[in-house]
Amino acid sequence: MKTTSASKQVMDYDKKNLDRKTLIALYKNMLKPRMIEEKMLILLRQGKISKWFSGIGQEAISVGVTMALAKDEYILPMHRNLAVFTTREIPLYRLFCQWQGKASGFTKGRDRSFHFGTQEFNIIGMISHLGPQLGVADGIALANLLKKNNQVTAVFTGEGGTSEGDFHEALNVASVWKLPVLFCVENNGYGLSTPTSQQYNCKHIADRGKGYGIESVILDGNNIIDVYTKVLKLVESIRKRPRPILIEFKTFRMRGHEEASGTKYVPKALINEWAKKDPLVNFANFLIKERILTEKLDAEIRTAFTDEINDNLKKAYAEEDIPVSLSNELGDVYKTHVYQEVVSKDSSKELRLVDAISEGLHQSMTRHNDLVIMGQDIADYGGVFKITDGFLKDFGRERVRNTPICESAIIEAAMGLSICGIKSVVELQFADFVTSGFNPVVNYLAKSFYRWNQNADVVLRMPCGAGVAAGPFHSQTNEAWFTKTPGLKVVYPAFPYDAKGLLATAINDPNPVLFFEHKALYRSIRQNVPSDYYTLPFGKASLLKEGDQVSIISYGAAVHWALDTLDKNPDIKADLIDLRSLQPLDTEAIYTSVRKTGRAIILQEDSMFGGIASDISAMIMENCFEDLDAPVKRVASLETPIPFIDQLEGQYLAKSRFEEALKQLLNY
Ligand SMILES: Cc1ncc(C[n+]2csc(CCOP(=O)(O)OP(=O)(O)O)c2C)c(N)n1
Ligand SMILES: [Mg+2]
Repeated sequence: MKTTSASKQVMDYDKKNLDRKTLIALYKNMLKPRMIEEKMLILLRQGKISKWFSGIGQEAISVGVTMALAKDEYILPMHRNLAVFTTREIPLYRLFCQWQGKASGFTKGRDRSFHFGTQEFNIIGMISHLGPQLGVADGIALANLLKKNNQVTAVFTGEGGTSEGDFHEALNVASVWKLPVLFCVENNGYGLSTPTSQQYNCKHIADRGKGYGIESVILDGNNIIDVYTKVLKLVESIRKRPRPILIEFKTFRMRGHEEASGTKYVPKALINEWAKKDPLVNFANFLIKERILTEKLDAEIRTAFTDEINDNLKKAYAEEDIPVSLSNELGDVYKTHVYQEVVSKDSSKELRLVDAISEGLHQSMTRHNDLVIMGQDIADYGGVFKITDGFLKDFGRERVRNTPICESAIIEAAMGLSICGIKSVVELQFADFVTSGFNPVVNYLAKSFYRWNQNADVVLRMPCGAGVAAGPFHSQTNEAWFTKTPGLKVVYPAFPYDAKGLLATAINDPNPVLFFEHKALYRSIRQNVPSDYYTLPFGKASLLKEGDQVSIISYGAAVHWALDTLDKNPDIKADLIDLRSLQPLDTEAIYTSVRKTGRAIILQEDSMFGGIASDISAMIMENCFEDLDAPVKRVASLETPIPFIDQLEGQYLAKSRFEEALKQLLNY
């Protein structure tokens, strides 16, 4: 495509006081990604690359926004924002290696296209689910606010992505917390094949700003001078007075959603009309008319870009393929963390589980002086279980943050804080409500380190469990949703001493940890707990009772059911293993015990199918088969939702069936 002759200039430009250097930079920054794309389209036709999401026609937005920001300010781009990456001057061979899954890319061949971030260039890439990065931008902006560095964060979404709940949550949180975020909506007319008329029912997406209490503007996304100068003004204003601003860029998607899907459903007239507004062609013609660009200079720039693209492509193709290595793959699921043992030196006092967690959290807040905790009603009110009672007074409102009811955005914000090196603890009001933030947990927090080496230094506190007559939505113990997701750690203490030490370790660990706290144990279980700070290791079960007849394996409240049963039946000589952490799991403790006793029974509070007991049972079968004197037994709760009233809940819970199952196993 010959840019300057393709069409005449139909757009108006007011070059204001922009100097020649800036105008040429704007042009070059739009031209380079256009030329890369044109090359990619050829390679695509030759079958040399797999997928391509085109940003042709939308370059002015990426270029204008990126140039308006300082290089150390974060940008969170989408799949059509190649120009963000090129304007940030990422060496092209690294981009090409990324698309070919080579080592000099950004994901070691583990993720494709633009699904990566790079701290080196202050770019945080998308995940496929589109919306979550809006909340991550909130977290980065919160970090900037806490660091008082006056930086602005820009995050992109298409108009399709604005229909996701993440958009609503992220704008709402940003507004309530006055976060310095530039929300950039690229309204390009389509979300895959869906036209805007089927996507939303308001005139302009910018109109929504009012509903969130956010300033908003509409910009012509094809006019590079408009985009650059107006965004620059907004950015300067946000730096002075931190707050979110919503920008709707009107533009058009000139090619298919991705190259294979075509544009049959797009009216030809619409494409033709927007083709006249091509941001690059119009600007080139304007620059030529203004004698800022000459045909000769243009040709020189193009030759240089062609050479740069070809040289870098050659370099990328020449790079050897990534070798397949099991240890590399398994070794990159979690960030390496060397556990630091801290032994208590202080005397103990009797604490309830709830007090031990509160004390532990408080001591970690003191130890990590930038640790932020976030949750609903946790500040003035002290949390619904009063774990953070008094924290506001001790640590202040910046670090003890009441949140709107926005689980997704808050978990995403925790990810953003981690990107900026700040640890956080998120209190889910009830573990059941993690479903409203499920996507960022299992797709963002869990996978980021493996995908592009970015850890999620986040602890999610999960008040869970039944036995409190709270019905289907306040009683679940949903650990199995997370133990099956690589990248997450899952801890589930049954005693105050363990809870305090394991919470300290969870906060020290740079990986995402789900910390389960059983509500029925909060105020019913007491134990002597050291008064000062100490840690306990993950992946170490505790052997609560020793015996040679059977191994009872359990965790959480069910440990106490097993203890009750053994108290009632002193003649049963059992090993009772309290797992304490489920991921990592202390398989050695399990196998050692089962090899000794020859019988294993696993007791879990969760319903049977797909729970931890099933996996542990299979592992025992695979590893201890020859030592078994009886089939492994699982005891779990009923395959129903959790009922409300006492007698139904009593029937539901595994507790009522454990004693009989244990005796049956011993009699086998
Ligand atoms: C949660 C989720 N649902 C659906 C998709 C499939 N999908 C990927 S991109 C896309 C369209 C996005 O449209 P828009 O936000 O307008 O961005 P554009 O592609 O137009 O730049 C869809 C439906 C997805 N990736 N994630
Ligand atoms: Mg769109």
